[in-house]
Amino acid sequence: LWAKLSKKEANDIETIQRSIVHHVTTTLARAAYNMDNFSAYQAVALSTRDRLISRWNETQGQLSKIDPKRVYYLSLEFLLGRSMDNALLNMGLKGTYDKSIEKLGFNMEDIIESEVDAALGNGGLGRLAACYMDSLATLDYPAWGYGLRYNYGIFQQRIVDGYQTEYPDYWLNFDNPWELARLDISIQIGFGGHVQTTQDEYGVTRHNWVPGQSVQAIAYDVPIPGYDTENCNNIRLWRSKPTRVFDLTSFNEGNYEKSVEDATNAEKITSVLYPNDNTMAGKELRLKQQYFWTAASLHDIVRRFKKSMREWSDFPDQVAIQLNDTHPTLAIVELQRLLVDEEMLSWDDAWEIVTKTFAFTNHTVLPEAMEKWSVPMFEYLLPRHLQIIFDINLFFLQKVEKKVPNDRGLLNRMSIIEEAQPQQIRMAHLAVVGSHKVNGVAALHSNLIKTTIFKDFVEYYGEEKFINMTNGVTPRRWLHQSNPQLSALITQTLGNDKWLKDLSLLKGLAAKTGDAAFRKKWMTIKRNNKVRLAELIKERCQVEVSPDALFDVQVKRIHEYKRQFMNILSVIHRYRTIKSMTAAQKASVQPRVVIFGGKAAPGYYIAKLVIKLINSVAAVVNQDPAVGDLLKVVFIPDYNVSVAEVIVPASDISQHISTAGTEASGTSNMKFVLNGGLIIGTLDGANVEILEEVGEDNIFIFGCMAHEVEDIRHAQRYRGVPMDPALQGVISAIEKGTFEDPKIFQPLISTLTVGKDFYLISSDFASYIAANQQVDAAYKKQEEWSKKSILCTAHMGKFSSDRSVKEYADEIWNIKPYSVEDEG
Ligand code: 26M
Repeated sequence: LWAKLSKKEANDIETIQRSIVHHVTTTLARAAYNMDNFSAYQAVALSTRDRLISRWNETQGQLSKIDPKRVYYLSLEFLLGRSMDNALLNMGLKGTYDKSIEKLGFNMEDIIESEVDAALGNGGLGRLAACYMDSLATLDYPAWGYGLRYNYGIFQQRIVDGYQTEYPDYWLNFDNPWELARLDISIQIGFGGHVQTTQDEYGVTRHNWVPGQSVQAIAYDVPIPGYDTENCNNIRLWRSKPTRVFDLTSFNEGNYEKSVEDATNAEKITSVLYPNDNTMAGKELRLKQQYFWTAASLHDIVRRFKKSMREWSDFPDQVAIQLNDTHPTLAIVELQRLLVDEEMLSWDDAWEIVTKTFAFTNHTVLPEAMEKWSVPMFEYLLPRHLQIIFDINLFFLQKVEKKVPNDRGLLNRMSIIEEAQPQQIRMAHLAVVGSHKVNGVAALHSNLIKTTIFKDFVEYYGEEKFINMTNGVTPRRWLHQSNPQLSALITQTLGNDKWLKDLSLLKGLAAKTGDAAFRKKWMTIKRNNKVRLAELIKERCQVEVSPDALFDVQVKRIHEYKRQFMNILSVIHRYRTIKSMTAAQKASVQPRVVIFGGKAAPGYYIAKLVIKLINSVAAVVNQDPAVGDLLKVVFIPDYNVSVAEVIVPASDISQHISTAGTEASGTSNMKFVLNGGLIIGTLDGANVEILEEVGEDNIFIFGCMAHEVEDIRHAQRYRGVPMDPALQGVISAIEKGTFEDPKIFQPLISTLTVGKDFYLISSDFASYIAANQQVDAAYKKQEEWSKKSILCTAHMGKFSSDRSVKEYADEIWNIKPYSVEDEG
């Protein structure tokens, strides 16, 4: 019946109202008069879901017939956030739903707040995957994501006595309307056991892996609708379940307890997202997750390929697989195993297919983030895969030796196996060797990896294999959805909404900086967004802040390299400066609200102390009558995607202040500038390219450059840390007990004083303070500031994830858009 309804009929207000009421009375089994906000949300979500499913079916049905080359984006993280608002906007149904809901006596904005975030990611890497899925769907590329369906997403953060405490994020508590359980799609995944070696009839050695245990992978599909297209792509998330065979064996042996234990162990695999960001955990369960996921995904991809009855050599013409960091690198080994052991291809034929299929994105140069797996643990879980890795390494090193004879040091450095006690598998080396393209995520970062971690590989393979793909963000979620007033103003000003699919059109706004009436509208919207954020701050932090103050934001994972510590130290400096002023001097101070947010990995002691320091400083500053509204400090707890959607549009200035060369790209920098927020930052990651686009008048740059970092560290090691005088004053204030018991913060202060200051806070401090003073001065000239703000948005065209995804499609995946026929 659905297919037979014309689109117009299916999407008029009355039909939608009826579908909402239908879901309340049948799916939710409630009386229509007995509807609260939450059941209204559920019913609207189910009605939206119906429309999503019909697009999903149409798209995937047509795709099976055309059978074009597809790209598969393998990511352990998809940080999607909420879905309802996004789905309605992308499908062009928001207006109709708004009205339908209103007529039923509800308000869309309230209903939206009932949805929990899908927080299946830690930070930048997971959110990037979500933005890329939006762009792939919008640009009509045939693309699927593959990931894990964690029962628990990233932990919820609460602040108790100023400290972070973690709570489980059981996001599936009330059914998830945004997934389709595919209980019929179930794949057996093996672990452990041993390898049988036999000779076949031609005397060729055959390897057959006999796993000791197995678990089932069940598919859950998450529809991803494109904006302004009928196309609807898919993210397939795997859930682990015990296999029936296994239950029965233990049960029949009369060991009921063991069968339950096996079942629990099987379900554990997809239980929880590891909450680390840019650090390697090295846990066995994490390796199990990685193999479970890559094996299930590859099995699915190969099954789809086999349906088309093509030759194996056509595989790379039908399939491109992108590895989001090293987390899915086992897919390389698994495909080689399937082709050699199960499909009986020769090693060399198989390896050619494998390397033409995979490409690898690197997201970090931090040594502590580099994935390594201990050989003994790996052998116990995946004995056949270990043999294959050793063979890949052997053949690879033989070729290196042939090209560069007699260089043991080189072989040692390039080897996939690190000769430590015990031996370690270097996943980044395996990913480079098994892929045809390797990319960094911003120009500076891509150059950096070519001269540091992958230097030897660039010399061996040549420059062409190592490319840059500067990150991007989706303007649908990060402007149209999160900042509806600004989106409407832009559409009105440019005459249409084409900019939402071609972000370079924003440059048309540049001509409007001279129009005082336009500037006023622009700044009024910013103020409205600040009022909304002030309400959120009141609710979550019980602090009142003035929307007329400068809103200064740093929201991102808490990490030493991101230097939230430097930010709060500069806030203390600001506090001390204000305290030393006369009333007359205070009159000229630019009032500022300093806003922090972000989670620390639960085991990251120093990062957690930074949160405590921020809260201790906030407690003192916010109640100091000598300061009043000149300075407020807040830490917004439980920063996540839906909170970001409130914060990003409300920022005047945001902080992207990592030590140069440490932040691969950053993506929130792009979101803030897109929303007319200026940024203060170092010459790091994508900040460099943002500077190129907006020009030096519209960004505040400070600090040393990436190529200077090594020399500064070297000098510090030999001459000690020369402490900046302003910083010295700040440290003394902490040590005197201005903010709680100073003993608490001693380990934090030690990172600056005992030997190293690895992230160069002291050497960048003076220029950071100076840059912040420039911000104050610039903000006071409101007319000039409004022009800067407009120019920022106008020059952000490059940073749409549509641009990024198109570059990947053209330069790595070799895939083309296809068009879904609208049969509505
Ligand atoms: C590793 C091992 C065990 C458990 C977790 C991890 C892990 C998880 C996430 C390691 C790294 C993770 O993410 C790294 C990340 O988010 N990197 C960021 O990627 C963004 C998108 O490219 C960049 O913009 C950021 O600069 C970069 O820090």
